[in-house]
Amino acid sequence: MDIQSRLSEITRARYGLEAHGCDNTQLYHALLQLTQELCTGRPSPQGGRKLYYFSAEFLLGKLLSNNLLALGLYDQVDELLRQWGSCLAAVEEVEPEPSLGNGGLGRLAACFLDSIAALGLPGDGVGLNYHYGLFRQVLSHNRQQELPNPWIEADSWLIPTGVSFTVPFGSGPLKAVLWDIAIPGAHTGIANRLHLFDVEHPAPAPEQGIDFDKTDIAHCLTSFLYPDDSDENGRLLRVYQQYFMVSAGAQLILKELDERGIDPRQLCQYVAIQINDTHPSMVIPELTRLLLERGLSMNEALHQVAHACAYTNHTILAEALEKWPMSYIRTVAPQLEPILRELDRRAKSVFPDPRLAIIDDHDTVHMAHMDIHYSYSVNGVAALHTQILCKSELKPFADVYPHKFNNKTNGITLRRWLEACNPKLAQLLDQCVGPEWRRDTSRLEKLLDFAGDGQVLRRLLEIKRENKQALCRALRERQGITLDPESLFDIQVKRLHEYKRQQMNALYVIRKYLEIKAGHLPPRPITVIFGAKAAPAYVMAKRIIHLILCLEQLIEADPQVRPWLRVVMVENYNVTWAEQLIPACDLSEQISLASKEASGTGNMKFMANGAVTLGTMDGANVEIAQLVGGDNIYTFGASSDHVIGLYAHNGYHPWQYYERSAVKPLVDFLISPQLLSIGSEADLRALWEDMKGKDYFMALLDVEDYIAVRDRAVLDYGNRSVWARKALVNISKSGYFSSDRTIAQYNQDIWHLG
Ligand code: 26Q
Repeated sequence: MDIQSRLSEITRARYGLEAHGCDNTQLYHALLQLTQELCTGRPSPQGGRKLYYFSAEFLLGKLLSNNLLALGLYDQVDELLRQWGSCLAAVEEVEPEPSLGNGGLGRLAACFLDSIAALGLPGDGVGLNYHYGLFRQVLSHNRQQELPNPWIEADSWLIPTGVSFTVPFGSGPLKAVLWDIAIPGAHTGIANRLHLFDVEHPAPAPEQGIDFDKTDIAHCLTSFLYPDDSDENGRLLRVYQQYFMVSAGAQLILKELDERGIDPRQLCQYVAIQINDTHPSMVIPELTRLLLERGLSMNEALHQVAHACAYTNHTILAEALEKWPMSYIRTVAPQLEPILRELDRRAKSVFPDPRLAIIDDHDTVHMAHMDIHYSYSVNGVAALHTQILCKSELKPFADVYPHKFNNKTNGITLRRWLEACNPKLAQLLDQCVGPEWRRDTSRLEKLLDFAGDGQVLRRLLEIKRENKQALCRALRERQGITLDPESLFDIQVKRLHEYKRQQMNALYVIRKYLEIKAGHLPPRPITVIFGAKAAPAYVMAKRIIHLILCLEQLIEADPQVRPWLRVVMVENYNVTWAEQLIPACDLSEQISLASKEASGTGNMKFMANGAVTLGTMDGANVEIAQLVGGDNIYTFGASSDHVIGLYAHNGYHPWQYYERSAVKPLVDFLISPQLLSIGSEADLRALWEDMKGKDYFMALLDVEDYIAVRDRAVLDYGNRSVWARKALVNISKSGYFSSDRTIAQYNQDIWHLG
């Protein structure tokens, strides 16, 4: 049946209306149903392995246009809607964004599911169905407020499966109900699945803010993603969430194995389990436990588990490496304690070195250590990151298990992050290199042949201007802000964290502000755009948001500065915002302290959309720099080796940098009368004290170099054709960062699926 008649059948049945008589909300729900009908499931592989990608986060973004693109129906549906006076973009406005992730790690998981399906590989996601997601950010009185972000409607992408499992908590059994989201593979006609577990009777949203009863596990377990873990109950709830996810997930694996007629004694020949950071690590003892229940010996069970599981590390920040007191595990899942002790005993009997212990002297369980002992692959997410893991952070492990360690540089799906969000650029690429780049992204390199083609370069600039205009319209509608699309758009969007150094970006803004006040105008107007959520309990991060918002207010009210410098913070930065911001960016801020950003993936998205990177030699920036060459990226700052050395010898003293004549006025501006008349003295003073006395992530170490290099970029931007050429080189080299490449490597080196 053709799309148009099926759509009208659906709208007649749902609303008693022809499709052309429906409003956008009705059309959205009808298209949702139609899309669901067209997603054909993949049969279980018989002979080979199937992947289960376990992750506490899947930051999917809106699904309608993505799924229609995958089904090859986007143009046809858009055309139909236009005949009826609407369009897909307008219909998609109605869709709520599923808010099932914090940032990079969750978005990576979503890109991976997209690529696994596109490559036709058998692989499903396993996670949790958080009802109120992360939080929705509201900016008011120059501060972040958090509200629940309910995204599940009566009609949503969630498909009820009728499947459930019992999770045996210490406090009693709890039913885990399985919902699925279809993940159609681009041009394959077949969909994989994202499996999301939920409690049977979820609690309603809290009435005010995001506070809720963290002891009411039975109803609140799936309320929020990583609720505030600054208090005891919050941390325990996190362990409850993790065990719920992995116990139900492990039971699902065994059920599917059974349906495939496979003996659990052969599990590792038929199952691959990817552990996305340590959040799902308890799948190791839980699957072991379930195999023991099925009659395997401990030796047999551990062999199967350790040859099925592979672990990805996403961070070297000590505070993000999960360790749980055994007492927590005893409360949540007491049946795991003897297994964890046995895992630890066996590891210690081979490797007595206490640095390799799973359980330390304080009876604390180190999740990453367990992962490394009991999986067959350990990977970092960018070349530099993997090197740091092997040479310093996890060196004792890499020394004894050199064969397990490998690198898989992250990637992004260019279907969402170029085709869908930047259709004009995609079309230009079709004209220049042919449409095959969509399937084989290495073809983008052919764009280099056009590096001297004035017409192509002009078109690139024109597309950028149109995307900037579209962003200006969105910002006017949503936040009432009017920007100048002719100014340089400098964008830093990512979670707020001190190591990502939004505060250093703010120091540059202060520097420009002071220069303009002193009569030194920049070569052209600059618009600095931020987007960032701070963890609700992360006080310093919230202070940095406060600083940025105070600067925004100060500059907005200053007619002398405003024509030359603007600061804007988008409210509630999420995937949908990213899809508008990234195609409109001129200069991409990737300024983490070297060694701290494992990879970054925003950097790849900006590059593919023709932004030039201003970055440190950190994470995947290093690989971007290698690919595009020194003329097409702006790098600055201390090297990761230097930074690691400073930490090792306590060699960094921010006051020595603070005293420098170019730095002091910038830092002192935090407590200037101008800012104190706008913001909170307590918060701004605390930031000021921290920056000159602690500055744990060394903003003052790099700030002078940063300012100099950023000024050079602003100057270079004035030569439009030279800048366009830099953009072109960046786009042409971005094919390497396709998650199709990343997933092909995971499959080749780790998973061996199908
Ligand atoms: C840990 C303990 C307690 C509470 C929360 C957490 C927690 C939650 C989320 C720890 C880490 C995360 C998320 C980490 C993350 O997003 N990491 C990013 O992963 C990306 C994909 O590999 C990389 O590109 C980024 O560099 C990395 O920061």
